[in-house]
Amino acid sequence: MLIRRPAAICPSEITAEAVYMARRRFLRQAGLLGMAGVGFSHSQAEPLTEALTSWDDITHYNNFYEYSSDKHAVATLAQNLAPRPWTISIEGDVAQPRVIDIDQLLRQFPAQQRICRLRCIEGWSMVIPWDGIPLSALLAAAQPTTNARFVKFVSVHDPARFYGQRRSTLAWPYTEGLTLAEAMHPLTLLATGLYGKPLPNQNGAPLRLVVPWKYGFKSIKSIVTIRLQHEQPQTTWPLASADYGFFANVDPRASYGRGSQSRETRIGELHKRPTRPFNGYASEVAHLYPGHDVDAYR
Ligand SMILES: Nc1nc2c(c(=O)[nH]1)N[C@H]1C(S)=C(S)[C@@H](COP(=O)(O)O)O[C@H]1N2
Ligand SMILES: [Mo]
Repeated sequence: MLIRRPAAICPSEITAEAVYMARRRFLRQAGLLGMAGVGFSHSQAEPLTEALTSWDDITHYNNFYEYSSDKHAVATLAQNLAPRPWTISIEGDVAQPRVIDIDQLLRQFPAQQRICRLRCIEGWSMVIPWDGIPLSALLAAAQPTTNARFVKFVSVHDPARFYGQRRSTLAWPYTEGLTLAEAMHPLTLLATGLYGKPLPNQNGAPLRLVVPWKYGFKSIKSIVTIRLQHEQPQTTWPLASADYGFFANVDPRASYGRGSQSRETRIGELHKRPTRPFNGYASEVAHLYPGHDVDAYR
């Protein structure tokens, strides 16, 4: 059972929760639980005893440096994001490059509901009920060529609107990347909503990446470009700090300049809890990293 504080439940959340429960029941009966191939997350495959983080915490404790490094200021500042109209370019080493409107994309690829843990390298975590499109579906439609080995993602760039981009806190635009195998993994999602509602601006509307086994900074917000390419992309955070590597798999054995990654604070809880390898998704993703060691995959 999901453990919820009754005060945090609003009608649309109850509906969403009922859907999750019905879906899990269906999967259990159909014997599909735990099958990576059908694209359901581990947190749904095992009895989920972790409480969902509240809507208020998910939408008012945000990292979105295009606006501010003050997590509590982002929700207000991001009011001017304007997620419509919005187009996303899928380009590079693909047989079917295209520029697609977000609403067209939502019609073509129906969103699924996924509950996943999000672990920030700063030492906090949340459990978030996303709505999203498996990235693999989008990439399969674009038909990567044999030359494609990496996927590069680029966030919107508009210093007139994104106040934080007037300062060089980071090298703008915010850029992220995955190997093609990571991008095709069934846990990798393009989120379009949370708690059954459209994605709030502060969470990266209208489309943001979710890679649950990696530190939160890989989950790039407000994406405008998805580019398939042969070379590993130069991404934003490794330029800014040696703590932030390209792979950035959650690893409790690691210790960076900011300290040990062995424990985390679940937002809404008082006591720290141990951090799990690959953020608890090791059984799904460890095979992507044969001989996984901290330094090679940082
Ligand atoms: N474009 C962009 N994407 C971003 C960030 C950012 O500053 N800009 N911050 C990252 C970091 S560090 C984290 S922890 C998550 C936070 O997502 P949330 O605010 O939805 O919890 O977004 C990631 N994606
Ligand atoms: Mo983060």
